[in-house]
Amino acid sequence: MAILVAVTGWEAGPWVRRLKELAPGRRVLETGIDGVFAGNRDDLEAVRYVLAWKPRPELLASLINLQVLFSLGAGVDNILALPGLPDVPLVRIVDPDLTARMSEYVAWQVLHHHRQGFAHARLQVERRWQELRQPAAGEVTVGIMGLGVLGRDAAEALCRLGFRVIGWSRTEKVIEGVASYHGKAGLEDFLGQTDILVSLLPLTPETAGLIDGPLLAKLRRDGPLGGPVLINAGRGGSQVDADIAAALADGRLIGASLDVFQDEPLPAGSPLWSLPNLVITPHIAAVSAPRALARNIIDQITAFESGGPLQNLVDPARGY
Ligand code: NDP
Ligand code: OXD
Repeated sequence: MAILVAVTGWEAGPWVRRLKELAPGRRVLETGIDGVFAGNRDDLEAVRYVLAWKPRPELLASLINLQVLFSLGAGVDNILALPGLPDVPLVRIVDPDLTARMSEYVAWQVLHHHRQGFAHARLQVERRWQELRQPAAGEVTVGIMGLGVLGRDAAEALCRLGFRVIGWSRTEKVIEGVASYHGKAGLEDFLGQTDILVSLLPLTPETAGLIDGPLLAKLRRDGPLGGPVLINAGRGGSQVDADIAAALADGRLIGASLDVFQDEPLPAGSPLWSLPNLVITPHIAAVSAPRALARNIIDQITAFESGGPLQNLVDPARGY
């Protein structure tokens, strides 16, 4: 019975070392960074569990004894989109380490825009000592799209920092201190109050291309920051990069932070790179850290083998 780490674009080594540390008796196999597995047919037959990030579809299809597929990300769009996906349970990452990293990123970017990070950096370059008018956090409304594991924690962190926080999700939510809106019917009211829009949505057919010019036009325009701000750390497929670039260039957005893009890595020729009011990070808002997450997965495998239920199962019909 073997575990296979099947990743493209990531090093499998740190996962393999951590898995072996935690479960020394288990056989752990790995792909190269190109996702290719160099093992033989017996190896493929031995695989019961796969830990996957952008796995190759033909590899998954060849694992005839696969029992559980573990996504190494919280988002599973890269797996659900694969042709011929094996009909086994798909478990996604839900872990305090990942959640804390995301809330840290969201707080960092919200504070950057709220505390006028770009303006202060410009003043510093110009060697000018100038006090800018600074609204209080409580005057600013942060609207979070996606009130799941990550959105809820980020909302609570921002409430603690004093922001007015509202949220939007598919189904109704009750979170203390966070007015929440849901479904298509609730979107316009939500956007109309939002000064800083944060997306922590998964990529599904419903969220694809959602953050476009018409949506950005519905954000509150007369807020204390002088215009709306966008922060997307969910998935790039939920946004229209060109519409965001246009809105940043003509002032419909006064600033943005993007961790995710329609095409990743963001092509060197993208006009987004040269926008002065945009923070670009390379999909690192909440990285999957082997040290913390491998334990989560080993614990799940152990529980599963003792007949226990798997946690954090993905509903393929819902898409997240
Ligand atoms: P969850 O599944 O816990 O939450 C998803 C949230 O999105 C839920 O509140 C859900 O609503 C809402 N949602 C889904 N579809 C819609 C829709 N059509 N309309 C309105 N709301 C919708 O996911 P997580 O919070 O764990 O993660 C969110 C995403 O963050 C991941 O899918 C991934 O794409 C991204 N991510 C990015 C990382 C990065 O480094 N940039 C790192 C980790 C994750 P409801 O609650 O009603 O079901
Ligand atoms: C994730 C990610 O989904 O890192 O966890 O994007």
